[in-house]
Formats: sequence, C-alpha cells, structure tokens
Amino acid sequence: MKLFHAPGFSSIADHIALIEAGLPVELVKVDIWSKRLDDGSDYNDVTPKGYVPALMFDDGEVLTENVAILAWIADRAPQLAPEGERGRYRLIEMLSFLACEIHKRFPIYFSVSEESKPVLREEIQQRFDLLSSRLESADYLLGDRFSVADPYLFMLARGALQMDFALADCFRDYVARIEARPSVQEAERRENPQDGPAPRQ
Ligand SMILES: N[C@@H](CCC(=O)N[C@@H](CS)C(=O)NCC(=O)O)C(=O)O
Repeated sequence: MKLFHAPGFSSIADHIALIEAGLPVELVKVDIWSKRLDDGSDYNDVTPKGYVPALMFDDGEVLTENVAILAWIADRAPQLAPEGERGRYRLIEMLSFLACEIHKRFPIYFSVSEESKPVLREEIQQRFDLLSSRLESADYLLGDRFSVADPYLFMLARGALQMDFALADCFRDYVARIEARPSVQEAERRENPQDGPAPRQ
C-alpha cells in the first residue's frame, strides 16, 4: 500500500492514522505544485485530481479524499472510531464537517483578495468554535479516545494557530497533546527525514 503525500499538508492526517492503526505503508512524496513524484513521473497519472492524499492499494486501485481514506482506516482499526451503533456515522459526520466546513475554506481563504479575507477568517473561526466545547470536556474530538478524526483536526488547528487565527485556548492544548503522540513524531520524522519538523500549512 502506498500513501501519496506532501509534507506539511493534510496527508499527514492519513499518515498518522495509518501508523496508529498499525498498517504498514510506503510513502510517495508529491510536489503538489509541479505534480511530479521523486522519480519524475506525473502524479496526475495516479489521480487526475492532482491533490493529496491518495492511497494506492496493492492491486493498484486508488482511494482519494481524506474522509474516505480515514474512514477506511477506521474500518480496519475499530479502536480508532467511536463506539456504539451510531459510532461509524458520528465519525463520518465529523470527518465531513472537518473536510467541507473547515479544510475546504483554507484554499479559498488563500485565493481571495485581502479585503475578503476577514470574512473567510471569521467563518473558519466560527466553525472551530463549534468544536471547542468538545475539547473542553474531553481529550479528543469524539470523546475519551483518540479517533481518526483527531489527526485531521490536529493538522487543521495547527495550521490555523500558525496563521494567528483566534481559536479558543483549548485548541492550543489539544494541538500540543496530539503533537506529543509517538505516531505524530514518527510521521513527521518519516515525511521530513533530513529537515526536522514539517513545514506548516
Ligand atoms: N477534498 C480533498 C482536498 C485535499 C486537498 O485540498 N489537498 C491539498 C493539500 S492539503 C492539495 O493537495 N492541494 C494541491 C492542489 O489542490 O492542487 C480531501 O479532503 O482529500
């Protein structure tokens, strides 16, 4: 299995989740600007979407989208999903919220004019706010145990804090808590073997 990733971008969420699940994966680095892989080949031949992450199974089939890849990992490692009859749907609900309501707003934020940025910034902050009561009452996004939604929120919140978004204090503690996990340290090390910690989104 291969994970197509770009250091400092959202594919680290999938990488961390794969490590937490104990699923071995080969990393293939993508230059997301040129769409080239290290061997010079064209990433668009892997997925015409051109963005990371993409997970290639051993039979060559390719799965894209953070929501789908993280849900696939959770199905193989049920300890990384909330329990109960509706646990799987609560997980998909949260992954969809992170992808559509928060993640997707960042590239829009970067592409709009300076005058439009405050509106986008406010929208993103409001959506983080909707999650703050969860982090004030539990260590993880979906309760007392780490799930595949956590590395996704972690990379989004870390990026937002580095861009000086006004997030509640609980996000700073949360990012520090997740960052201290051995899986995160390992993912950072593997993605940046020479450079130390990954560049931030
Ligand atoms: N809907 C996709 C979005 C993924 C995405 O935005 N990836 C970014 C990095 S975080 C990327 O590769 N951008 C390069 C591009 O869009 O060309 C998902 O959730 O997986």
